[in-house]
Amino acid sequence: MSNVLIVGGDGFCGWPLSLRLSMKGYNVIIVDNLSRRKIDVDLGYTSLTPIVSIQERLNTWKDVTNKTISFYLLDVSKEYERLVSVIRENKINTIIHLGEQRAAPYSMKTRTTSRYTVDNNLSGTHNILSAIVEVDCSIHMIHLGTMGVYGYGVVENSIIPEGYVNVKMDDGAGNYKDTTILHPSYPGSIYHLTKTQDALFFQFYAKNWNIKITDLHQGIIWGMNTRETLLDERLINRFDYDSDYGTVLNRFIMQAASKLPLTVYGTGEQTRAFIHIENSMDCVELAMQNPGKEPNKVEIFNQVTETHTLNTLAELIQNTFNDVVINYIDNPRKEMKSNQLMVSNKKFKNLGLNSILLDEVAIKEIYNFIIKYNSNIKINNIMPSSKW
Ligand code: NAD
Ligand code: USQ
Repeated sequence: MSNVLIVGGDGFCGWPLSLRLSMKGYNVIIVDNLSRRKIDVDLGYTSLTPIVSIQERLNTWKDVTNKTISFYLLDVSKEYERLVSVIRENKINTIIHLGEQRAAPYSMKTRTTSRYTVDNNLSGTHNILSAIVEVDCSIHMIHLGTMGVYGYGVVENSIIPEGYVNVKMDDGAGNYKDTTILHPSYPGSIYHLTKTQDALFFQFYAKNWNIKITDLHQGIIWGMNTRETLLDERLINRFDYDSDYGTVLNRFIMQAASKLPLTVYGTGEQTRAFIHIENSMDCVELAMQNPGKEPNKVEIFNQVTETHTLNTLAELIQNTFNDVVINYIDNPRKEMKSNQLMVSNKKFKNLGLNSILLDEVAIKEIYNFIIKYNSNIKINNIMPSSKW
């Protein structure tokens, strides 16, 4: 049996992923320092859905499926020796790294949250890589990265390739040589900056120690439930709707369900990439089964299924329900007013990914689910509270 360590396994992506892989027969070991729950307490936020403690989650999973998931309360950015022991003792074959501070607005909130995001994300990633070198260089590391490293399409009318770009380099004598380089980085927040720096760690560790590393440049996830989280209410996934951690489409659906205006920032002509949460799980599993074949090279996939402008999303929701009002508010973020985004996702398509695309039926399903929890909404947490 394959032993999989999921760093950040209590989070929005990590919890359903842990259940999916456990259901499929992998031996799942979660490492999480529960910092995400602590940030909620610090900021007065809560998940819209009532999430139970990690211990109750794991006990419920055992009751419902008779499968065991192990858990270690461990901070990968600070507890290096313990991390090494967990990897060694559990004979880990694959590490899936989702254990980072992942909200752009939170990373831009204060000097303290910026510094925390850098310290946490970069030390955590580097400690995991270092632990692999110390324990076993054949461990496959999969990292959940972001589309934001590319800057959402800086060259007009061009398709964002999967990680690497073909360029011509001048030899100084007017001759041009073809070569391939890592796509340049254009981060839009301190959070996104940490992801671009993770990418350099990966290049360096792949080159020097030939570690198998897969970096998944993922778009914005929409949805909340997966087949496994629906098995019992105590397995429910978190649903963030606040202005720091709530992502745009989930927020719009929550706002429609609560009869609140949709908060479109700026012109609404920003284009972003999206993926349904079930497809996100599918992609990680495909990545596990298909490590890169080229030695010393980081494998990079674009983990997206479609792109939309925010206006298109808001209008789709307006067309799906009655009485939805769109509220255009001054953009609290520094980002392009309008952008075109064309992204290649051929690699997952070629591996058989069956895309779940956004439509009225899917939106209604999420809407009907979250409407049960509307009384949990704290109205004060909806308007943007981080500005840059
Ligand atoms: P999340 O905040 O819900 O989960 C992250 C988990 O990691 C939390 O449970 C947190 O407690 C844990 N964690 C953070 N720092 C840690 C540390 N130092 N040691 C141990 N555990 C730590 O975030 P998420 O939405 O599940 O995102 C997971 C990954 O996927 C992130 O790296 C994020 O950048 C990436 N991603 C998410 C989305 C999205 O829409 N949610 C989109 C693209 C990429
Ligand atoms: N936006 C609105 N209204 C809102 C919230 C957001 O118009 O109420 C806009 C933002 O200005 C932005 C876009 O929607 O243009 C996306 O914002 P977001 O908060 O949904 O997503 P983002 O900050 O980019 O971050 C999220 C995850 C992050 C992940 C990233 C993938 O929090 O972890 O890396 O999506 S991507 O955007 O493809 O880089």
